[in-house]
Amino acid sequence: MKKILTLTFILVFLVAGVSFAQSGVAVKVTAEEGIILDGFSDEWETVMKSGKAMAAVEPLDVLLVSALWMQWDEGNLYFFVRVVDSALTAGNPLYFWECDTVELWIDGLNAKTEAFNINCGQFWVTPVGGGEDLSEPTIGRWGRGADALVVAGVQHPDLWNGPVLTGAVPGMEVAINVDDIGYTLEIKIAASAIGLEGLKVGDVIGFNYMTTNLEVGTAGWAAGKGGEPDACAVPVVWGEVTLIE
Ligand SMILES: [Ca+2]
Repeated sequence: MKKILTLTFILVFLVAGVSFAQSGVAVKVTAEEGIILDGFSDEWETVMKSGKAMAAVEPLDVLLVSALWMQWDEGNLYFFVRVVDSALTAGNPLYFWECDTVELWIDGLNAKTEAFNINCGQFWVTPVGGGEDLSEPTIGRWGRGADALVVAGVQHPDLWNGPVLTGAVPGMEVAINVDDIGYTLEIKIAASAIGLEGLKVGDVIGFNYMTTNLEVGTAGWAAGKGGEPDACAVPVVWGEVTLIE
């Protein structure tokens, strides 16, 4: 498995060096048993060989920090994320932006609004910081504006922040695998979690993802205005992902 992951890393680095694209595709799930959330890439090999990675590089466009692939079916979006980070540091997951983190920003209808609407969601994973010895991942969702979390979430300890969910996020499942390079995530987000009844070929979603590596900084795929995290919170600057067969 280690050799496969290393080869994958080299491949995505080459892809990332070609351009810093803000459009991508998600390929319909073809694995017979669906996507098994275990943090391993078995069901992603065909997608990876096609070279359709989205990548985040550090701000000087020098260092690849992560790559992401997407698949989908009628009820869910699936993400496989490779993160390069050999020093995972536990922090307070409620302050996930100060932790090693992967954040997914999804605008289910690609409405490109200035603020979140009912179809938007911000989801995150910290690879460590959970469990009794802080070695387990945590997941969460942060409510912003008029997204679907306004009613369900609890208020963040910082009053200027919106409602936040950690520990169990309806419609979100995550598996992680830590290795010598960093870690890999498999994430499932239900269409219902972003206010959609389902997904179909040709749908376009607004999308961004960001990774924070405490030793390197924060990098995003659709970096937005200057790559500042708060700017990335505005759906209008996100990229677009088209669902294809
Ligand atoms: Ca898997």
